[in-house]
Amino acid sequence: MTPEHYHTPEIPTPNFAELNGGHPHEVARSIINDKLIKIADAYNIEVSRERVPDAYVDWDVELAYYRPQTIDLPRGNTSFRKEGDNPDPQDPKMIEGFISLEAPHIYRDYNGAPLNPAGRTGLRGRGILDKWGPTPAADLILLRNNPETGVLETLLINRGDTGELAFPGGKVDPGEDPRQTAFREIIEETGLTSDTELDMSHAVTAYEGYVDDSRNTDNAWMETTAMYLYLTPDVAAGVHFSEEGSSDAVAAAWTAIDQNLPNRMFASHGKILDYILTA
Ligand code: RP5
Repeated sequence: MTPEHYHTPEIPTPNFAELNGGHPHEVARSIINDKLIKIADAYNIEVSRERVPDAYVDWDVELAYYRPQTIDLPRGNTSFRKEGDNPDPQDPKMIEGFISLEAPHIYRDYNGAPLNPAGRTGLRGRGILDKWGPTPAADLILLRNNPETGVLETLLINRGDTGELAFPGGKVDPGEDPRQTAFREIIEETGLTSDTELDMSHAVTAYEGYVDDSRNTDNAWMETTAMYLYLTPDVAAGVHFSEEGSSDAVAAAWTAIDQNLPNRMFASHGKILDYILTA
């Protein structure tokens, strides 16, 4: 595969504050992930987020009566455990340090729990995330022009947990490079094959940082490295996948990018797509 098969320009990589236009995270304050509700329900726990007004999201702004519910049900310690789940110890003080794409330093609360760099979420503990602090993930944004209509499209999945449209992606396994993760995940979730070998070295990092994810809590949150790759018509014509999706996906499809698409996407994926299109 030669570089002329791809036309994916380099773009600067913003962090979350820049991606979100300086607005505080919204999803992580207002939505509770369906899977989190389901797992908590299996333990007879009803989950609710304490309301955090915009002006009080920042940890530096004092919020005298902030008493959010604590949910600490790392999936790997529950009956919903999946292969590869490897929960951190229950005591966050056991974790020496946190490596975040979003913030150079992660502060801790009086119990040693890491503090979400995007601010308060109205929920304490890890929720259903296995790790205290950042959980690194990677996403792959494949783009093509529809061969018949010429409309710009992206390969999206429907997530099994929330049903929302999302880029194929997933958590980085130990020892894995985000580029490897993104490629592994798109294959796992869509069954992707390509007549010409897809060269991931041409994928361009478009975003690195915090994800406004419905699983996030004050002490555990998702971060991602999102890479995009534009496929020229000859390469795109040789790409095949299963429309039923697989693994964490229940469907996969080339999806036309129109004005409404970003608003229908999971977590920060719509914001990332908007950014790529306007960068
Ligand atoms: C999002 O969660 C990331 O952007 C990535 O798409 C996804 C990873 O979580 P799983 O798909 O592994 O649940 O925050």
